Amino acid sequence: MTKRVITTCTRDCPGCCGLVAEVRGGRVVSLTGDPDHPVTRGRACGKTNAYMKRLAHPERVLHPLRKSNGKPGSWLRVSWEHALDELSERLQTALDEHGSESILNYQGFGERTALTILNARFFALLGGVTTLTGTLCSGTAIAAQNLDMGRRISHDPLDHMNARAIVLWGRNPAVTQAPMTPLLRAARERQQAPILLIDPVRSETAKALADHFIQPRPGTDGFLALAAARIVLDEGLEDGIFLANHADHAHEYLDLLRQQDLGRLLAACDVPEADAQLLARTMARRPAAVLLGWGLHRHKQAHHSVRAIDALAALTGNIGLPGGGVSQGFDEYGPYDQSLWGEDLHPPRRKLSMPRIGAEILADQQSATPLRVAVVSAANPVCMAPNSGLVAKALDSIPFVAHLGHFLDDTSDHADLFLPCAAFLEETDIVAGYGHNYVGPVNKAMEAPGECRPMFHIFRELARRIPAASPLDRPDEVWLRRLVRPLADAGVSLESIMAGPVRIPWAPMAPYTDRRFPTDTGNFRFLTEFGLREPDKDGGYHFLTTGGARQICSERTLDSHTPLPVVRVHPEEAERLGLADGDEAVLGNDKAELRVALKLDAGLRRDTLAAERGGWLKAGHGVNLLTTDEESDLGRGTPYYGARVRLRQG
Ligand SMILES: Nc1nc2c(c(=O)[nH]1)N[C@H]1C(S)=C(S)[C@@H](COP(=O)(O)OP(=O)(O)OC[C@H]3O[C@@H](n4cnc5c(=O)[nH]c(N)nc54)[C@H](O)[C@@H]3O)O[C@H]1N2
Ligand SMILES: Nc1nc2c(c(=O)[nH]1)N[C@H]1C(S)=C(S)[C@@H](COP(=O)(O)OP(=O)(O)OC[C@H]3O[C@@H](n4cnc5c(=O)[nH]c(N)nc54)[C@H](O)[C@@H]3O)O[C@H]1N2
Ligand SMILES: [Mo]
Repeated sequence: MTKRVITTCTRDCPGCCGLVAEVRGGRVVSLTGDPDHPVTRGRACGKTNAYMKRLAHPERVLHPLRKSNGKPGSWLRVSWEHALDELSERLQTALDEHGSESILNYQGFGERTALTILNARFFALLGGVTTLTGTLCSGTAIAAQNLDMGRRISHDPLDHMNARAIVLWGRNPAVTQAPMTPLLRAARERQQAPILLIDPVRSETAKALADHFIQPRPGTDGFLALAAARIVLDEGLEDGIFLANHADHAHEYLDLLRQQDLGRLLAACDVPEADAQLLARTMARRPAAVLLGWGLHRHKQAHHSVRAIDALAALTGNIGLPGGGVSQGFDEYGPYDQSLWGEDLHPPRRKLSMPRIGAEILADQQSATPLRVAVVSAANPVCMAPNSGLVAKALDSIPFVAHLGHFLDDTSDHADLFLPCAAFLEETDIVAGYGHNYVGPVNKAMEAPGECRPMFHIFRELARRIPAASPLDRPDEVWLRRLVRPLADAGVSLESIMAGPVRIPWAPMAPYTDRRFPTDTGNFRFLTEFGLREPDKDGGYHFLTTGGARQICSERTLDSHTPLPVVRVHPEEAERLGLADGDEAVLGNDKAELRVALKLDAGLRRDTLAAERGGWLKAGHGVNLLTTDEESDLGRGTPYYGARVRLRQG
């Protein structure tokens, strides 16, 4: 007998695809897109089937492990009793002897379901521990858009059907958000809406979707947005009504544009005038929908670019217009009761900057309250945070590190205890995504293999052992009901979510349509200064480490790595360096050197190299050995793509 289970992908991905698992004999035999999901409509990406293989992969850890001999990589199987007793004792001792800030909760992005809010609540019940601030993902764009519009609110993906032009700005949905591709194709057909892609790399999306392609220098999008805005002004394409009635600082912004030298702007982003003209005229085909990706904001000064893009959209009357807007993402935790994070259960506590996590931990170790215990969940910071070398050193400085995950990755190598977790087909939960407005069920389709346990059950077990945390020890359903209270108040029951995806009732299809913005004055706020600096032309290659098609970030296995990380380079640059396709070479900067295999790719700019993010250090990959641990100027994001590198024979 075959059972059909409706579930939702919980991978760290804007897709958040509705899925159907077919279960036979207690095993999932197929996993396909749910045709009834209104946004993802039966699509699921290549990662979906790869994920099933991953769950059954022989490298998956099925039992708790304790580091033996203090040596990385040498593990001893222990019972759950033993593991939970030891971790709870370590936590209790740290609390008693050093206070709650001597504990670090490093909660990553690998699983962001409703119940994961309770990881944080567990630590809040301990009195509030050291936690994180800033982000490895999307902080810069959110902060920039909050400045312009009061609060970042994106257009519903289905609203893009109203667009007469679509601009994909630093986004690669053909790889990173599979269900978006058919949706955008449909939008293009519906209104003959051209799709314009802006990316320093001729990505998969260029081939799959784009009618036009503009290839700026990395980190210079703000110059391009200003150049297009200047052309809008010169050609009289601006929306005078929006400028006059719904915007603050419109005069200053227009003055700023008039002061710009178009030639200088174009030189700074290295884009031909015809391309900037095309962008200006595309934006003037109202409504034009801009979809910002995550790529363009992984630069130190990216907020200037995001603000200049918002301003270009506002100048052309696209803000607050169905089918228009500048959309990036949604808040995956937004639909739930925010009080359950537990922030009000304790006084404010120490927070460490995620983009600078290595340096921040090491600095703490010199403070009056050094870290004694760290719990790292659903994250692989040694591989994915910048400046990997320092992150590894920092974890080693903490006397006891517990890692909750699926595989022994780079972070596990620096842990003392590994607790094997269930994955989304093996547990019950609900999930909202950062790519659309639906909240979906995570229904259990099969038992977790071996002794793997849902992350929340691990925290419940710890709560049974630590008196302060005991209020956490309630059944899943009790917590799920509390978590979805805002949805229930709006008429969406937990039962209806568990039956299939439900739209978040209060999410607008198009935001700000009344032209009222949640800013101080109720108006859109134009930027009045533009501080973006041109990247140093002699600083070495720009190095873009973007999402690969086969997996999300570092969700790999040791055996899935190519012998060397593959780095893509423009053929003429390779020739200049005396290198050919497939050659081994050395990629390096002042931080580290990495042996790489070259792949020639004429779709790159000559000043830019590209590689996939997420390869493990212990497999000889580890691009974050070369990135810098600093915060972006606004929004505490991580400027991974500010890394500059040299390439040589070797
Ligand atoms: N298959 C797969 N899917 C994923 C992921 C994955 O690793 N693999 N990762 C997931 C995660 S964590 C996220 S946050 C999302 C990200 O989703 P996306 O933003 O779509 O993907 P990225 O690969 O991070 O970057 C998008 C593009 O930005 C470009 N870019 C880099 N610098 C600049 C710049 O200065 N200007 C402009 N205009 N473009 C620039 C890159 O060349 C890249 O093509 O995808 C999620 N989905
Ligand atoms: N060089 C470079 N580095 C980058 C980026 C870049 O563009 N370039 N992008 C950044 C971005 S956008 C992001 S979001 C971060 C991601 O940074 P992280 O969140 O630290 O990294 P992931 O590789 O997504 O690791 C997620 C981990 O969670 C585990 N996991 C998955 N599902 C579950 C689950 O259900 N339960 C538990 N307990 N564990 C689970 C996975 O096996 C994996 O080990 O990386 C950033 N790092
Ligand atoms: Mo991300």
